[in-house]
Amino acid sequence: MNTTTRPVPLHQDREPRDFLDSVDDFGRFMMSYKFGLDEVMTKVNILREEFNYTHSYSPIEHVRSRLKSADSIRNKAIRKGCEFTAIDVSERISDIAGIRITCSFIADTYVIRDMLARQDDITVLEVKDYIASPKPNGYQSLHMVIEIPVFMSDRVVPVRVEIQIRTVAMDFWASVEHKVYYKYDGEVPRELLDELKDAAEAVNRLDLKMERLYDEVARLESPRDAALPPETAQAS
Ligand code: 0O2
Repeated sequence: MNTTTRPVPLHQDREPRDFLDSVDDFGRFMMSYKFGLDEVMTKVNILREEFNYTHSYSPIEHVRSRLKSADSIRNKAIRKGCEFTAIDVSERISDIAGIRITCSFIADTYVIRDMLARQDDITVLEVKDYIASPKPNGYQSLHMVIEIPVFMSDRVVPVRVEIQIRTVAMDFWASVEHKVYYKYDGEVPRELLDELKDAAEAVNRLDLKMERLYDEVARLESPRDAALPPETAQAS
């Protein structure tokens, strides 16, 4: 029978602090995250295909997934004051496995969140709604940390996956902001920060406008209202 364990399949006889440097240990550690990512990607692709098949409309525009690199895990661990042990890293860093879903409209982001959260094998650990409450710099996105069981040959590993859901316009802003931040190594000049903030407000206005336009057309033709649950079809 399977037993449930944390994603820490390390050799107990090795020094745990070295695990990010050990190709073997790190590879074993990341394996369960890869499988967790695969499972959630399958769920997202099922939703996407089912919507396309049954409604000729999908709330999902693009999906990307990534596993954090050892360097990126190390940097985040340093930022959070977390030990480089597999246990600490798996408990303190929630986005080792990450999926980013982009949608056309704000209401769609909540539709996707709810569809995933309703699934029996998904446990929602945390939701951060930076759409309802954007970050001070203007960043908008809906973040959800979930846990999903991965069935290995001899055990069940609960794996955390961070899902970021946002509109195409929010994604464009985030990717530009990320590049600016990276280029200035975090020391972005005040005028640029102000411009980014203005741009984030413009993104929000554009999102709301596009959603209103789409809803007007939908009221005439009703494909989207028919495709989505009534409460979300009117959510904008
Ligand atoms: P990377 O390189 O994308 O992986 P937590 O993850 O909860 O422990 P945090 O930072 O409080 O720590 O979580 P939060 O706010 O949910 O942010 C997690 C991820 O969201 C970040 O991961 C970014 O991908 C994205 N994000 C958050 N804030 C911003 C922002 O202001 N601008 C942009 N462009 N992206 C943002 P990482 O690990 O920081 O980076």
